[in-house]
Order: sequence, then C-alpha cells, then structure tokens
Amino acid sequence: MTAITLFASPGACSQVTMIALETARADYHIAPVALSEGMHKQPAYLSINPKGKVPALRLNGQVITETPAILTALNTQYPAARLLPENLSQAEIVADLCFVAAGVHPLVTRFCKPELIADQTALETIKSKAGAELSRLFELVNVRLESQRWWYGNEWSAIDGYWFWVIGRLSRCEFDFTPFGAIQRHQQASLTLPAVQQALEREKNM
Ligand SMILES: N[C@@H](CCC(=O)N[C@@H](CS)C(=O)NCC(=O)O)C(=O)O
Repeated sequence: MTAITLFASPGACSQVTMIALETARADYHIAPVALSEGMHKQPAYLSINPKGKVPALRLNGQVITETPAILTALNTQYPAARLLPENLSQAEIVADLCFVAAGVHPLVTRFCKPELIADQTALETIKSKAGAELSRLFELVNVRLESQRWWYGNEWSAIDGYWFWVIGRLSRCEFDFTPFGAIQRHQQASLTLPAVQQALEREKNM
C-alpha cells in the first residue's frame, strides 16, 4: 500500500500538488473529492480536512493542508527532485508561495466563481474587479517571464506548476491572456513537461 494519499478534485488546485508528486516520481494514491458533487463538505472528508478544501496530502501519517505547506513538505521529502530552489533564501521562496496562494489564488476564485463570495447583485462587480487586479499582477509576472523560461530562471520549480494551474483555471473561465505573451509561452512550455502531462492524465482518470 502506498503511504502517500492526495485528496484531489479534477481541475482544482490539487493539480499543483499532483504535478509536484509526478515530478518527484512519488508513489501516491489519489482519493477523489469531487467538488462538483459537494464531497468536500461531507463528514467523511471534513474528518480529514475540516476546512473543506482540496488539496490535502497524507504524508508519513500526517495530513498536510495548504498548497505552500504541501509543496514545502514534498521538497523536504524528495530533495533530489529539486521542487524548490536550493540557492535562494527560505524567505524568498515563502514570499513567492504566498504570492500565488494568498495574493493570486483568491482572485482566481473571485473571477471564476464569484457566487462563492457574493450574492447575485454583486457578481459582475466582483468578477470585473478581480479581473482588473489579476491583470495588474500578471503584468509583473509577464515581465519576469519575458527574460527567463521559468519563474526562477532556467530551472523549473513547483512554483511553475502553481502558475500552470492558475493560468489553466483562468483560461477555462475565459480570462484574456492575449496581452501576456510570456505567460502564454510559459503555459505552452509547461504542457510539454512529462510530469504535467502525467498529472493531467491522472486527473482525467479520476
Ligand atoms: N489555501 C488553500 C486553498 C484551497 C482551495 O481554495 N481549494 C479550492 C479548490 S481550488 C476548494 O477546495 N474549493 C472548495 C470550496 O471552497 O468550497 C491552498 O493553498 O491549498
């Protein structure tokens, strides 16, 4: 029996952890938690993650939640996979993980699923304000990616997997990436990676 279980839903941000696990060639089991069926609010899943969100990762007998914490734990578990860079300070890496998880991801939710946040009368306002703020932040991301292939330069890291999910999720909600050529190039490059392809394949078979 595999010791690692990823609680995941297809297309959700659990994809970021899946890409990291595939990159590390980890032996892991996927426990489907279909958000579309409300499984994340059922007692069986709330007993694993009382916050009612995916992902959750059972690793070494402990359940870890929050993508930045999960990626950090996987980086420690699989040092050879170099999921996060070795040559940067912990503070810089934590700042980048927080930027995506806390600065960008909540805006993705507001853009794609404003009904989770606001009532009917405010949906369009929330969506358009989230879109405007995402565009502002993507200008910074795009400038950074114009001069380098991956977030940290020549070497792919789990943060790139995080951006892959953000961009894919927003594209499926028809966010317009036309002004952000380098971000589009990053997405195309990510799609050529075996770990990304394997994660997408495993999601399809969930
Ligand atoms: N801070 C969490 C965010 C997790 C999160 O928001 N997950 C979404 C899927 S992308 C979810 O489970 N949504 C269900 C809901 O909010 O009802 C992390 O970094 O992992």
